Amino acid sequence: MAKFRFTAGPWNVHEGNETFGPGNRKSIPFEEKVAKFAEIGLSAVQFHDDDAVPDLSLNEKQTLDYAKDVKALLDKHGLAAEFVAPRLWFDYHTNDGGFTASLKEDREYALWRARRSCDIAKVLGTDKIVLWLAREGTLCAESKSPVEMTRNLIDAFNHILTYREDARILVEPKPNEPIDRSISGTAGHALAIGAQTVDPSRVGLCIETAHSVLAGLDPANDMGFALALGKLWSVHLNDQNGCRYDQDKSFGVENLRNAFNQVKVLYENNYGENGEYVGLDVKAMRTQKDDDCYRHLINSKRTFELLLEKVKKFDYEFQKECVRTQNFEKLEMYVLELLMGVN
Ligand code: 3MF
Ligand code: MG
Repeated sequence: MAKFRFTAGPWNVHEGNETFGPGNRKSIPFEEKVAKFAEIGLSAVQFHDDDAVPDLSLNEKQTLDYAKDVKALLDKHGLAAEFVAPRLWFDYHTNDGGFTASLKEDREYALWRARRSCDIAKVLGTDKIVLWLAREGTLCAESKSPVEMTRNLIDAFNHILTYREDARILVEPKPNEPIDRSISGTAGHALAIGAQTVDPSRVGLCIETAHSVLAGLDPANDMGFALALGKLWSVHLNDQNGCRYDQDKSFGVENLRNAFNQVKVLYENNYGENGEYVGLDVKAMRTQKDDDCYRHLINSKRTFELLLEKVKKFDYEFQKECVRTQNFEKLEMYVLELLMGVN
């Protein structure tokens, strides 16, 4: 059994800014975050293209040279790079979408960011390109054609798959926010689009707890769906209090039973045996002070590890008997008692 290995991105240690207020913690330099990630036991770092190479005006050679320095920094701290994700939602060119933007020049900009992400990823030593399709959809339903948007996504995936022939795309589905109506909001959408590309074998998934909840779906089931198809190439564990703004709470703090079932499905299916990581896409509350601003990451990892112990204790004989007699009330209470430490 492979040991689970954890990752996070630099955005997971943030200043606390949100829509209704500015940040209130100090900014931490990238190198300090990396050192701390290693110290708290993470194995790799997740990147947006501009987390790795912030200056978008650098030419190709300068970009790659900068990325080499980032790789050296990771090596120094014994960390790998898990993936690179083009940040297709932060530039004025992506106000109206990335690959599905209305204007051709904006779609070309998104494709350039994707190619640049492929190049940076290569230098950092990873073949994984994550696509969180943040603005692929509409704010105004009549502004675009859903048919054209779907075709745009297939074309964009093909663009990436042919630009870098060893690259793998991990779609991170999310049904809304910042976009109102996503064109590809679930794991099923993502894989259906992947199936239409030049190489479906290189299109898989990064399933995030909160995104599944926002889609009204069960995160463990989404993970299981992807595992059954050999497509679960990353996870973003966190938690979410129902259907509201994306909260990125620490893993397990809202729904411990759901968290248990996520760990259970990963464990039962040997997640990680092909080098997949357990990503913690969590954010600290705004109230958290500077001196303990990695606590949410430490807590999420600890919750995962404690739940793993519970999973290992799970009595499959008892479960089988309950299923045989269709006594699900009994099975459910058993799970609650397991989680509450009664048995
Ligand atoms: C948004 C997210 C994103 C992605 C990240 C990598 C900023 O809901 O989850 O975090 O995880 O962009 O794809
Ligand atoms: Mg995420």
